[in-house]
Amino acid sequence: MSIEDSSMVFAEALSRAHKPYRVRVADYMAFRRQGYLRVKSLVAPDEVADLAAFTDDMMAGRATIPGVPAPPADISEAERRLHYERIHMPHRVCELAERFLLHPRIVDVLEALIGPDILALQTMLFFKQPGQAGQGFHQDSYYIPTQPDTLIGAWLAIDAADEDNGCLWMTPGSQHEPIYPDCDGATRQGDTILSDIDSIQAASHPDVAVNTLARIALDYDTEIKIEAEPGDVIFFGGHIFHRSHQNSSQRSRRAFVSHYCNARSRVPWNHGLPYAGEDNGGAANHEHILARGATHLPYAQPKFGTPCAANTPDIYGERLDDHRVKSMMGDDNGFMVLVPHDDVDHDH
Ligand SMILES: O=C(O)CCC(=O)C(=O)O
Repeated sequence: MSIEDSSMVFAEALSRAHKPYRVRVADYMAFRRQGYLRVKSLVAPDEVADLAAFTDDMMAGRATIPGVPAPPADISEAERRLHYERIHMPHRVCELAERFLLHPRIVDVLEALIGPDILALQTMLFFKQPGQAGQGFHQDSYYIPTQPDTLIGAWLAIDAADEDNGCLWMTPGSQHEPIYPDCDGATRQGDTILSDIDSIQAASHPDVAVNTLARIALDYDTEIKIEAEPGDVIFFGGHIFHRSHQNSSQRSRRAFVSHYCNARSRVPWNHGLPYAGEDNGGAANHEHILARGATHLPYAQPKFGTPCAANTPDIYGERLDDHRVKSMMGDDNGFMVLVPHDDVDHDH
């Protein structure tokens, strides 16, 4: 990439509302080697505070998410705090959730790890109050298929997360595993056409005696606990084995989790909801939001107008003024940058 191109990308990134996050090549390599990457302080404290306040209001019965039953009025405060466990797809009905799904600094990292073109697929709000359950070993691509498989999760800590209150645990190396089909039939996904692959049972079940993916996962030498402070984001690919334990502390462990893929992957998934073209082998890309870059495939607009590539292409869309194929590559300063392919210095 020429110095002019590089400085143009940087200057234009600076014009975004948020201070852009520049991913180091070393971080990209760590993500590929370990299967995950924790980025410290990616989201600003005042923004995380908005999310914490909103979930506090929900637990107190002062705020709701459309379509999600609120705690009954006649229960105690302690019972109210345990009313919610996990809310799926809040970004489709809640502006705040859409804002975090499309958070530019989260998307800056995604762009470098699996981009440059990013489709935003899914959100989950985890409450995980004292005593609430964890999620046993699983692989996210079992639940959300993308073709080719470019799925990635971004786990944003709302509260500090540690071993006692149920932080994430990752099994490095397992990002190279196939997706094990589950004979519970929760989805039809999994690498079922690999004839030698065994089905597993009860992925996500916290009990390792029930969840047989644990037999494969526990064969690995290491499982790493990923502690996080509010505002830290843990990125992890769709194949890596990961889990979390019950919150056995007296502290809250809330997290906002989003999933994305490269916007040039087909996505035959709409959170179990029907979508146009499904019966004819079509995909649901038109239901998901283009967060960054460009794509030849359909995409949706954000319902609440959060700025992203779908509605603000000048800033978040095609970022070099031409239509050449582009990839993220390392520059001379060790940062991941967008590079057009016919730059002979970078092609091989
Ligand atoms: O936050 C948790 O406890 C589990 C999250 C998780 O495993 C996931 O989002 O895939």
